[in-house]
Amino acid sequence: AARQASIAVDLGAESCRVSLLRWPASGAGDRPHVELVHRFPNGPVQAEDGSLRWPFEAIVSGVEEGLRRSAELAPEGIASIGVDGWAVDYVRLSADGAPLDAPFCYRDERTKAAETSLHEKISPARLREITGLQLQPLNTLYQLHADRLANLDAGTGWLNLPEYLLARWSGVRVSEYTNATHTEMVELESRRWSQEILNAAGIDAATMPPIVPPGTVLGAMRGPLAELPAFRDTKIIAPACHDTASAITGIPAEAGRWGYVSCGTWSLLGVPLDHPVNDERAREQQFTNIGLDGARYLLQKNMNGMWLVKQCMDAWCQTGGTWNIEELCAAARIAEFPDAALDVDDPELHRMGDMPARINAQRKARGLRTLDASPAGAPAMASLIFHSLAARYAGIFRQIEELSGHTLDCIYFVGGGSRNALLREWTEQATGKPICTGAVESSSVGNFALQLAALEAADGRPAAKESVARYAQLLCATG
Ligand code: LRH
Repeated sequence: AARQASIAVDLGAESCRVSLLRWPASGAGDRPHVELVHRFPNGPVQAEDGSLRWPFEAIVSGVEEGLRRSAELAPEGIASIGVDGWAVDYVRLSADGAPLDAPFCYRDERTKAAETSLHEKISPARLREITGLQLQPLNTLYQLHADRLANLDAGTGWLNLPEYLLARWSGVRVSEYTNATHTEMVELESRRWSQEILNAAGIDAATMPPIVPPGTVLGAMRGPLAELPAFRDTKIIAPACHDTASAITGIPAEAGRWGYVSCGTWSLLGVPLDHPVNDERAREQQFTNIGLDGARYLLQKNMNGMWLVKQCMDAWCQTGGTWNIEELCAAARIAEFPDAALDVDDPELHRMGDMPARINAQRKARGLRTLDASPAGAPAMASLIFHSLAARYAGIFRQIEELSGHTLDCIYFVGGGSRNALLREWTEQATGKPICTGAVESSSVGNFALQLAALEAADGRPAAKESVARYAQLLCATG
């Protein structure tokens, strides 16, 4: 009989995906086949009270629809399910574990006041020293503090979104280590929740889920879905619940020094290392050290990504434009070379809506001429965005080489944005480094690799690093 299948759920800010991995019947080789079984759009929505939230019920029901479809496609049964997703956002839970309301989106403006308030209680310098993190107002810490300021904290706990789904199906509440690091509440060296930070933010330690390493088997699947025959022996596994950590785990690289751009809504640029880099320069330049499997760290910079393009395309669409991404890139390629790069991480450009107007506002403030914000001006606007991203990537990789002390041989592109040949080419020109491509669905590759290695590991011990790498290579080789 064929080895049982596995399911990887990958929650993205623009779309959520459920993928099924199946093994051929014995004797037919040992290469698994991965199929994208269900994909549905996602995005923040303005709630009635004006706040920005995630369509929680649509996410949960979409994912569970993907699980049901997978069960039908895999009569051999499902051995395991893992979930990864964008970091920082979370579900607040009632005492009996039910979700209290739709999670806030990290782009909601409530974090501004929370950041100011929290930094009065604990200094940014101290937060940085403890966590080794790029201090971003979107981090879970500021959001939990905002809950407190708004009296929304019922003291009954919270879980990041991927871990919420894992708890929904296993009954076990955890915070997976790679995802926990992005909360800005984990001590860099000890890998535990920082009591000092919790005290400053007024967060009760009893509400903090226990931290587990990536590749931890949480338990058997329970609840209504477990009644389907395919889910009879299914294990619920925490992979690297942070999608970026999962995407880097999914890179099929051989030995050598390589950097990466995990390119989606955000651009995450970095290098995997065995130790964190939290010296003065790393602090000044706001580099982050977030967790990776195998007790490693990602020395990384989080910056704007395809969000800029997607938001412009939405705006052009609303004013009668019909650009799709392929046509837009083809037109941008032959459009004028920009007079000056955009400051892509201007906080205004992380906000939702009116992106061409926001870009023009920045240019105006800098004494530059404004561009045509209508659909007719899209090629020049796109040329500006892609050139600016590439130029900033190049600057960041120079800093990464200095900070890590390693010269990078090549740069891996993974994630949805890695499909964009224009961006890859302009990055190659700007950095002077060869560009390699990993999987578009690299987060799902890493998710599967950690599950398979965890199933292989004895006595519920976390997945072995070598076994994870071997599975990532196998999966990328089969495409
Ligand atoms: C990418 C990502 C990124 C975080 C952001 C909130 O999806 O997880 O690593 O910085 O979302």
